[in-house]
Amino acid sequence: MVKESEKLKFGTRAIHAGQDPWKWRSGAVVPPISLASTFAQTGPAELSECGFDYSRSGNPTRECFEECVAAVEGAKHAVAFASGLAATATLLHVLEKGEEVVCMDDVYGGTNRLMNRVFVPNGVTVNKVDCTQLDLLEAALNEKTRIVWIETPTNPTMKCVDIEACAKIIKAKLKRPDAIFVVDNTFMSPYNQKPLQFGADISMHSVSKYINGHSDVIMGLLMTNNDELAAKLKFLQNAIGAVPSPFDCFLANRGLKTLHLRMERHNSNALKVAQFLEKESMVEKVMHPGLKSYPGYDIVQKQCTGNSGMVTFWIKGNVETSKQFIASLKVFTLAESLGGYESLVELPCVMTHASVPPEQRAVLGISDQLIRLSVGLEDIDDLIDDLTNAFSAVA
Ligand code: P1T
Repeated sequence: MVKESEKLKFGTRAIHAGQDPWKWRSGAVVPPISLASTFAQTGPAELSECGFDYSRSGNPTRECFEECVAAVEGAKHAVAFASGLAATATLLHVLEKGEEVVCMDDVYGGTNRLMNRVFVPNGVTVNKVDCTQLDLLEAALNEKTRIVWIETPTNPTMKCVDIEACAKIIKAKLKRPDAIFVVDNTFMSPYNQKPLQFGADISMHSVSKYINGHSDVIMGLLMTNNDELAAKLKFLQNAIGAVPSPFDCFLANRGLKTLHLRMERHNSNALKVAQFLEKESMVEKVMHPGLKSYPGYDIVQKQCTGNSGMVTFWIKGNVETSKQFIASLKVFTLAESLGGYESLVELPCVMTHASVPPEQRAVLGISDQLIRLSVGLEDIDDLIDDLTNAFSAVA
C-alpha cells in the first residue's frame, strides 16, 4: 500500500492509492469485485474489523475506487453514486425549505432538467446566472442561497468560469458556513483541473466520462475536503441509496489507472482539431480552452493544467448543413456522451440539450449550427481527414 500518497504524483496515485493488495488477504494486485450485498457481523450490530454491514452503506470495491479517485483529485473524501445526475440529485437533498440555488446559466441539459422540472416544482428556487460575469453572480447571492453550482468549461458552449474569483465572492457575501460552492469538473477531469484547490467546496464528476474513459459505465462522484460536508454526503448516499454497482466500481477503478495517459492524448488531439477548425472557412466560431482565441484563455492558464478533449464549433449554414456534416463523418460516431477513447459528435439542440427551453437555448447560443465534438484517442491524421472530408461534402 502506498502510504503518504500526498507526496506522490498523479499517475502513481491513480495506480496505487487505495489499492493495497494485502487488504484482500490474497495479495491480489487487481481488486476483486465484491458482489456480496451483506456482510457477516461478529455480534448483533457488531461489525467485523473491515467495517462493512450492507453494500448500500459501504462496499469494498466501491471504497477501493473512492479512495483512489479522491487521491488523484487531491480530495480528502470521495462519495460515489449510480450516475452523475444521481450525485447531483443527492446533493440537492441538502436543501431545506426556502433555500435557493444559484446555477450557471449553461450546464448539461440533464442538470438543467433536474433542477427545473424536479426541484423547482417542489419549491426550490433556482436562479440561472452567467457566472463568467462576476458582478451578476454577486448580485444573485442572498441570505437564502445555499448552493452555488457551476460548470467550467460549460456544456455545450464551453464558457470558462474563474473558480477562485467565484469562491472569493461567495465566501465574502454568504456568511452562512453551510453554503456549498460546487464545480462540475466533468469536462476537465481531475487531471486538468482541481476545483478544491481554488476554493470550491465540492468537485462533482460524471464518472461516465473521462474518469472511466471507456464509455461502458454510468456513475457519478462528489468530492470534498470538508469533513462535516462529507459526513452529510455519506449519510445521503446511504439514506437515498443511489449507489453504483460493485462491477461498475471495478471498471471505473480500472479506467482511472490510465486517466493521465488518456488525458494527454485527449488534450493534444483536441487542440489540433480546434486549430484545424479555426482555419476552416465553413466554421463561424470555435470554442476550445487550448486556443489562444478562447475568451477564458487567461483563466485556463491559472486554474487548469490541460485543455480537455471537448471542442464546440458553429458551422456556417442551417440545421441541414449540420446534419449533413455529421452524417458525412466516418471516424467520429454520432452519439451523446463524451470522454471515452472514441471520438464522438453530437448536435446538442436536439440531443443533449433538447430539454433546455428554446428561449434559454437561444440566449445561450445553443443553435442548430452548434456542433459538439468529444475528441478521442485515435490517430490525429485520421481525425483531421475525417473532418476535412465532411466539410468537402457540405461545401
Ligand atoms: O450521465 P450522467 O453520468 O448522469 O452525468 C450527467 C452529467 C453531469 N455533468 C456533465 C457536465 C455532463 O456532461 C453529464 C452528462 N453529459 C452527457 C451525457 C452529455 O452528452 O453531455
